[in-house]
Amino acid sequence: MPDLQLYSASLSMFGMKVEIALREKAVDLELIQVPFDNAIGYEPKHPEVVRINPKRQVPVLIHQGLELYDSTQIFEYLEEAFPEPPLWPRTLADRARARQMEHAADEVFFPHVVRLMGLQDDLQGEAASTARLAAEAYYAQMEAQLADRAWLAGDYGFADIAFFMAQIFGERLGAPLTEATPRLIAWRQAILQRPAVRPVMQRLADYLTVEGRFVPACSGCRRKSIGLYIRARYNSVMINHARLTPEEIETARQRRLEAMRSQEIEGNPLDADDIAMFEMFEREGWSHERRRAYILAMLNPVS
Ligand SMILES: N[C@@H](CCC(=O)N[C@@H](CS)C(=O)NCC(=O)O)C(=O)O
Repeated sequence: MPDLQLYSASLSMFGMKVEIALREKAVDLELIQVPFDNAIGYEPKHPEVVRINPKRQVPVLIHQGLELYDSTQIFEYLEEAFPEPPLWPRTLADRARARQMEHAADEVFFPHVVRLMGLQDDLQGEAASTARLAAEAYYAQMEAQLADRAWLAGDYGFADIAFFMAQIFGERLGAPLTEATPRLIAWRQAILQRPAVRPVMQRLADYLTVEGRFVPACSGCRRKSIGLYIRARYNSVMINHARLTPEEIETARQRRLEAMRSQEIEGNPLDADDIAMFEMFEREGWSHERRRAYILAMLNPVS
């Protein structure tokens, strides 16, 4: 049993930051995913998260009795507790720059994404355009950083991990990378290939796929998730929180978990029809609701 617990959540970019760092450092961890649902958010909060973090947020880390919260603070601890491989640069000035960039990814860039989060029904509107332009201006700055180097601050490290995760959420919520920043696209591709990053991205892709949502940046991940999506549709009721009782929601959640577990065991059987269907959704830009309705009708033609 690992002596390190990480409390995170399916859609917590801050939790995923920490998980990637732990995996980079090859630390054995117990991952506890707190309840999260698009319709009801993080309620009810996990009691350990409430007890440890006065802000009642994930990520929370427990290591040998030490209890910590906040991804950036956790990074600091991880570097000292598990020095190899180092994820902060070696020289003082580079370290300071990297810390600044790590902080900026969370506190300067990510707020634009948070704004987009609240504007998903009006991504063409003025407020969303303003947020997207601000994100793009930030992308241009990061592109300039990469003019003469492969990573944002010296060797690959916390600064890259933080901005990678924040950008993935930008990508999914309306501020995608474009041809204007080719170095940033290559940088992201290199991070996506890392063994520490792949399982985290695959889990995110699985979650989003089951929800019928867009999987950002990682087309390979999405393809792997399709079998999971189909199986989850066979096994679970469509969750519509407006109509279902709490018991029905819980039953559906359990079925979905079972579907996810069986997926883990059996791999991702895809057939050509599944792939064609998803490619059509993507090509034609179908909405989340329309995808759901289509799959429901296909699986239960009489209901
Ligand atoms: N600065 C914090 C931010 C943590 C955060 O915003 N966590 C979100 C999930 S990504 C959360 O738990 N939200 C629930 C809430 O605020 O009630 C960090 O770096 O860890």
